[in-house]
Amino acid sequence: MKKAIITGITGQDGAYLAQLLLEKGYIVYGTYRRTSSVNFWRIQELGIDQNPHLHLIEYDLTDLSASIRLLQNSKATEVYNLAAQSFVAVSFDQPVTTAEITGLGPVNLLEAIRIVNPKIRYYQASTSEMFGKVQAIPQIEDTPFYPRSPYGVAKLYAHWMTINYRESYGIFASSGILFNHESPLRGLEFVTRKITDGVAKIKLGKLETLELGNLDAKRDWGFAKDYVEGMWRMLQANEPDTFVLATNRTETVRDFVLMAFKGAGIEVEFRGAGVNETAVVASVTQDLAFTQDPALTQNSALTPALSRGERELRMEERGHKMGERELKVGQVVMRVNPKFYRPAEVELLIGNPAKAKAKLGWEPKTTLEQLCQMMVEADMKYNQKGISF
Ligand code: GDR
Repeated sequence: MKKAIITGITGQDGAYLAQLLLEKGYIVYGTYRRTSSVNFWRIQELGIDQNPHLHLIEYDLTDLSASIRLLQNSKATEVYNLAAQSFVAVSFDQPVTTAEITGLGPVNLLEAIRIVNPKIRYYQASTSEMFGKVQAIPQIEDTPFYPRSPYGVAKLYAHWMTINYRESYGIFASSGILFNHESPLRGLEFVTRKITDGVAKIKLGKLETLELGNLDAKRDWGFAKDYVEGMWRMLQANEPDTFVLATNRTETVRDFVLMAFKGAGIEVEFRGAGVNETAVVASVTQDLAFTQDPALTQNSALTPALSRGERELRMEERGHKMGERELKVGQVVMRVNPKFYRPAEVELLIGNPAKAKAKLGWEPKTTLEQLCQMMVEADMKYNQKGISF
């Protein structure tokens, strides 16, 4: 059986990649960093936390000797380095920690590979943030870099070190330049999940107004589960290389807000500009679509239709405080809060994954509309159950 190490098993990509490798018959060593409240909710959500082939190991990427022992003890032949301080906004407040974990951390793993077994294959999670203030549109593997945050700078260092170990020591070290990739397992601090969670809370009457930063930022958003497949393909290729994984479509944060509200049956329109921009309810088109009681769901083929009065009564009995009964046309559901602005912003990202398609046979399978809808529905479920990850 093949053995792989995934650093950052508690993160979104770590969970999806572990699921994929387990399905492929791997033994997976998933590493996590010691904190007072380690949270394994993602691998639990995917139902793989009890899998006998998944071994969870406490490990710190900033420790060289721990990296050496990890490789020696596991005898893994593939290492996927997904661990990082990965929140761009935090990197402005914690530039040194970000450099140590996100920049230098990967060098410990590369050194450990060089010392323990140079035949081990290495995947480095690089990022579109390295393009930053973009020098070409769309961005490809050869586009010059111009990072705009301590996170982007740290990732760029690790990217070049990966290439350097490939060229200096012949290590099979590949770098995946992944554009933003999202899912219901995304952390709540990232903008897409913050939006879909906020929309769900507004729909359910648990939140009045969502507060965001720069609505004009444009991102190339794909589905994380599609992207981990690309990581795996990179390490199965004949040669180590650098690949862009992206969708070649870009939309603004504002577009995503519109799409997410629409996914919950709420049409919004934007008013004002800059820090005064808001989104207000224009109409509520799809009421009751997300209640868990099928009898409350309109157009359900399986259940007899209820009259509006019956539905409202049923909702009251269930103690639901449904958003659409609270939401009024003209109500402000999103506003800008400048505290979410960044000292330097990446305004536009759009990646062309043609090389990954040609050499790895990889392409994204999920549209942004499908992704957004999937996230809104998952957040409706989480919030109805009263859990917030
Ligand atoms: P990003 O993701 O910085 O692109 O990095 P994020 O979702 O945090 O921001 C995307 C864009 O949205 C704007 N924005 C806001 N962002 C957050 N988080 N919260 C807000 O309220 C908000 N309002 C507007 C941001 O300014 C930005 O322009 C992600 C991370 O996962 C990285 O680790 C990864 O490398 C890249 O994607 C690819």
